[in-house]
Amino acid sequence: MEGRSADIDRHNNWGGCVDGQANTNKPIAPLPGRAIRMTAQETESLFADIEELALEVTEEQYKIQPELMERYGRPGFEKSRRDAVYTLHYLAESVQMDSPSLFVHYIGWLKQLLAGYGLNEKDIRIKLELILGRIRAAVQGEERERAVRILEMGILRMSEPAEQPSYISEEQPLGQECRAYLDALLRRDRSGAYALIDAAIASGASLREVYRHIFQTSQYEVGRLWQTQQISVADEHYCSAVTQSAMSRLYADWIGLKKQDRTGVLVSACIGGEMHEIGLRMLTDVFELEGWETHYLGSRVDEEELIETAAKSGADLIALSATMTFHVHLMKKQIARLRADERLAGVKIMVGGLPFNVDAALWRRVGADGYSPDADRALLEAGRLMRMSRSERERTEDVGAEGGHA
Ligand code: B12
Repeated sequence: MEGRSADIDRHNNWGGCVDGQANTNKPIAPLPGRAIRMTAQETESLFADIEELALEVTEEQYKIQPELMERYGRPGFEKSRRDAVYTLHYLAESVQMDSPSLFVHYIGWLKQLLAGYGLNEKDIRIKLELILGRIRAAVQGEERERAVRILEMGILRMSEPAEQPSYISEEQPLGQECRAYLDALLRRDRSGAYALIDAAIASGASLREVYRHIFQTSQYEVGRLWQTQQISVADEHYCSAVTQSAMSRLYADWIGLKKQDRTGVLVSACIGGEMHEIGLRMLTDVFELEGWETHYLGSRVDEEELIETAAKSGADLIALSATMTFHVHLMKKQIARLRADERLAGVKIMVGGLPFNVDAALWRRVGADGYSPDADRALLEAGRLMRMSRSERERTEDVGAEGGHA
């Protein structure tokens, strides 16, 4: 699966163009054409050509529902094909990681996204069943069985509700402040938003509380509002930009303050073409606040540069972040490369981001030492990993000492 494109990031076709009036009673047989190329030995090729598979499946869907072309024309076909590409990448990642929840979560998300466009779930179901037909027609093998099972679970998920309630609640700590902050952002009132943060801090909220309960929660809510068509992409960009500036604005209060003994050295980076960097930046800030020396590399970091930075900075811990599920296999690859470098022997690796929050066992499958769902809990996890490192070092020293004595 290494061969499949990792860079599907640049398009913007969520919600494509699907027809809410589709007739799902029509039987969907496996497609007659080319079955997916796969042999028992060569399971990697199940998703070898996602672009082509997406095209074939979309063409077949348009044959079953010719009204789609009448209604949406060629641009609609192209959007629908791109959506199929995304779906196949999520499926591929789910199969490769043996993590049905990644795909099932994606289907729930897709269903809600399309509902925001006023589209009906039946059309996604037709697409999924066409993909299922293709995969069933592939040569038998463990990976095919897994793909079939995961797709069937995804199809079942389609019939369940998908509404995501608001992330902001007055009952949560700083809930009212978070609501007021987001309202200010959506009014494009940046100064008002800054003033609300200052007021929260003046009334005793810690920086960590502001990060978690105002910045993080409002960003999650921004995502939900975008997904359900309640705000535009421009609104989302504005909110994210102001929140980043609000974080930077607070640096004057704490960056460079004299620290207690250094806790450790952290190097942090996003994986592959991952563009979601705010969560990792928050995590890095929280570590720095707690006395860590931090090296935040942000998004789109070259693999080699990451390894070099970790080696030269004397990293104790590397934090890797992925938000888009189709970056998870790159995470696994990057971790294997870090492990292969002798200079990094003993350095602990922690992972996090949306897919790891969806499947709490995924961190082990990418070969990490630990995971945490948020910055605060990441500090505790880092403490555990540092204790583990210390006892590993002590064991090695004991063995060395015994060897010397002998
Ligand atoms: C802002 C944003 C963007 C910005 C990012 C800007 C930036 N500079 O970071 C831009 C516009 C680039 C963007 C692009 C896209 N986005 Co976007 N985005 C968001 C949004 C609204 C907020 C992200 C954020 O700031 N979250 C706040 C931080 C604090 O939370 P966090 O990332 O979860 O981080 C915390 C924990 O996860 C954890 N953590 C994170 N990393 C690590 C690492 C370690 C080691 C540990 C221990 C813990 C840890 O600690 C963090 C702090 O507590 C989210 C909504 C959401 N729910 O997150 C959507 C969201 C993530 N985006 C989404 C989508 C679909 C996209 C696009 C595909 C849209 C498109 N059509 O182009 C692209 C993909 C780009 C890419 N290749 O990466 C979807 C993903 C859905 C899914 N099922 O996968 C979301 C969920 C929106 C939604 N509700 O639909 N996005």
